[in-house]
Amino acid sequence: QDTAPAPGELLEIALVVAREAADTARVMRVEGVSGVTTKSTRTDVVTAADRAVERQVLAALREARPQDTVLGEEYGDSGGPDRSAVPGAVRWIVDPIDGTVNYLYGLPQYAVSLAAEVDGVVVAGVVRNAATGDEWTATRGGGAYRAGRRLRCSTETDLGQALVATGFGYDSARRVHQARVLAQLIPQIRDIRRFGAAALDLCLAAEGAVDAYYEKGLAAWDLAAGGLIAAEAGLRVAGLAGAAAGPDLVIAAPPTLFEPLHDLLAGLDASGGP
Ligand code: 2AM
Ligand code: CA
Ligand code: CA
Ligand code: CA
Repeated sequence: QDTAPAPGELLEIALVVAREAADTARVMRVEGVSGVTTKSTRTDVVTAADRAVERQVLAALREARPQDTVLGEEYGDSGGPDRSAVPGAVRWIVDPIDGTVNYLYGLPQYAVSLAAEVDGVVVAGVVRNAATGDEWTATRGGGAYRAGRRLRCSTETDLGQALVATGFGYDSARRVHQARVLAQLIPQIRDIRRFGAAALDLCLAAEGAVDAYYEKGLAAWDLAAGGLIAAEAGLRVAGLAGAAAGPDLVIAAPPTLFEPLHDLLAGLDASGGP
């Protein structure tokens, strides 16, 4: 790789690929959900559409940028050996359907999430709600957008007035811990929202439709695109005690709410448990 491609160039590719992928997911839903099997637990489902959409994304990226590698939820690493040490190397991160349970039930809150990393840093991302066509994008340093409008996060300053999105894992021991944290949190905030698709939760926070978001147990494909979109809309996206956002905990909160929410979640051991 000679030079790293510009974020805008990668976003253009991501947009084309994510739109085609979202169309496939939507059309397959209309035709009826098929090929349903379970993964980690009996409520952790995957469908033929999750697999078909990811295969389509892999093929489209191979065509557009054959030298790049890809990490996806359903097929893991593709595109050859790890090139993370090669300067300017691009890795794509895809969640073909974020919100598979919603997809299964026909709830219009499921999305294709596609991000591009250069030298291990996410520089471009798109999240497209496949049911509604709503689309959020961002480039690193270039802002976050929906339908051509620049996004700004909430300016709420009072945690007691904050509407906070979160989610729960598929593992029942983890869910018990998450429910305990939530029971302690609810009296301290306005209310919670649980929509069932992490990437879309981050986009809702980016546009101020919720004030903040937190969750334990996110994978790279849940966070990559939505995390950039949230950060570019002004949210602070991080973990506990100065750690980067990751599987232990993701907190996405406006600068005005980050500290109080962080301290509350730290006190409740939100990153602990199974
Ligand atoms: P998925 O639909 O791609 O599997 C973070 O909460 C992410 O984990 C969600 O966006 C969803 O991604 C998945 N997830 C984990 N547990 C879930 C649950 N109990 N119900 C719905 N989605 C869940
Ligand atoms: Ca899944
Ligand atoms: Ca997901
Ligand atoms: Ca998924």
